[in-house]
Amino acid sequence: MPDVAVIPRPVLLERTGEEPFVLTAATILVVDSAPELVAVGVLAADLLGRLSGRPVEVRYTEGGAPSVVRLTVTDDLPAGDEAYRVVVTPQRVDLSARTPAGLVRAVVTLRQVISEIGEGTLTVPALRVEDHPRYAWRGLSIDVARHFFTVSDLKSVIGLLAHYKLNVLHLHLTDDQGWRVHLPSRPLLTRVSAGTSVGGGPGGFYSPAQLAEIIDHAAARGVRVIPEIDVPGHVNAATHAYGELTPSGEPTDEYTGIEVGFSRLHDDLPATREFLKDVFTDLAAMTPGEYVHIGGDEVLTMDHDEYARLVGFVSSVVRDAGKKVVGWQEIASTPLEPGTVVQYWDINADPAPFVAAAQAGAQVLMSPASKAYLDMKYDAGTALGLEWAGHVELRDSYDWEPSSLIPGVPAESVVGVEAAVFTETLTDLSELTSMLLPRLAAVAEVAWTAPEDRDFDDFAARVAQHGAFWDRVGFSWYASPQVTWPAAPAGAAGASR
Ligand code: TNX
Repeated sequence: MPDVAVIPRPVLLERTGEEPFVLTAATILVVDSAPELVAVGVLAADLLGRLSGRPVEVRYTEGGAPSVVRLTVTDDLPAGDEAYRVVVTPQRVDLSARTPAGLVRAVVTLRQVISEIGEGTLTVPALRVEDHPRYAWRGLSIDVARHFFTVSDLKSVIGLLAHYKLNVLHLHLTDDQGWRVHLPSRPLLTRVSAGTSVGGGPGGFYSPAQLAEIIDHAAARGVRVIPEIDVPGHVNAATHAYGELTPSGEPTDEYTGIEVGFSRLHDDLPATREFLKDVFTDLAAMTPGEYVHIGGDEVLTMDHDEYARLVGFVSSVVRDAGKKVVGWQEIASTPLEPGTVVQYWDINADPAPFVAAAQAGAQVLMSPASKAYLDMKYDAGTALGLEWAGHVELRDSYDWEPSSLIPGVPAESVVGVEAAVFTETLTDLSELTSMLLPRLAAVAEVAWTAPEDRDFDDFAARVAQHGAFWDRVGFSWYASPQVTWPAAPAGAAGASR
């Protein structure tokens, strides 16, 4: 069993054989006084303080202190925002990176190698880590429309993303069952269509200030938020709020079931483009990041020309607002502007249009449902989740290679990997994390670690040690039989597995 169990597996991790670093009451955290660095320093000091049970002071100079955790920005590292180094000696811990986001990755690696020996005594084995990610886009897409998740829930999820060095939180903000973000230009969306979810209420939505709070919380942890408004299908929450979007002019009924594909916009109604312009202009204005996701999936009742016109129109609105477009796999069959990202998901669809789009220069994001859809049941005995893409055990979510999964897709078109969790059957944070863990750790390693460094047995031995962390934080998780989990200490909440 490895005694350091870093996930995702770093490019290089070597034990130096020296004595461990011991965090004592004298340990201080030192960081240069630039505001973005101080923010990471405070995050790190807070983490160490919570683990040790006593506050860790943040200073701008070492001043001869005997025990130091030092955060440094340096160019002396491989290219890329997220490259980092961790060096632990008996006297000090040095975390260095090119950027604050890289420092967050270093802090997380430190967090994963700390062990607690007795009450409040923390030790860190002497080691050296040199690391950088394989893919620049490593995400989780979460459906807050089928069931609503609060700002606090999302902060927990963001913490989990950061812990596995994932850097994108994709929010699926709208669907047939509910509209989850308040847009100033279209107040009825949340006034009329936010109070429902699958199976009834209570629903919920984020105010612009709450969305900003989520975005800021994520940014501080090196995670960017990509908001999705799903059009031109999956729009019953919109047509329920604005009757002008339907041919009869009457609003549709609310919908709380789990069928897909029935709702749609209509390009021949004058209200439609006005609506799309308002909605995507507002959303782009609330998004500091580069990308806005336009959905585009499963529009089963629209002919292809109309679909392509609407996708083209929405894409132009997003681009006019200064953002780049991401869309689900189906948009591959429409003319795409350079820079568009197409997200692969549907393992049952003909991949030809997707392959053609990638060959024609689209960037692709890999979320194959049979590997990366963490709302699929683990096995036939899993109480929650769906089965349309089969069962996804831990090994299924680990053993796959994004660059060769779909023959014909040029390896260099792959920008990254996103796990996804749709929430038709998941009603709260505990149910959500029971589906994410341990599989999110597996997908994170697929996204971060080079294929030649990946091995399921090695991963399984490391992930076995992460259960203690999930328990400590209070996350429910699934004890996959593919892992030999350490025996739970007497009195541990085995039921949470
Ligand atoms: C497919 S993913 C969908 C969603 C469902 C999901 C359930 C995608 C683009 N469309 O509408 O919630 O399957 O796994």
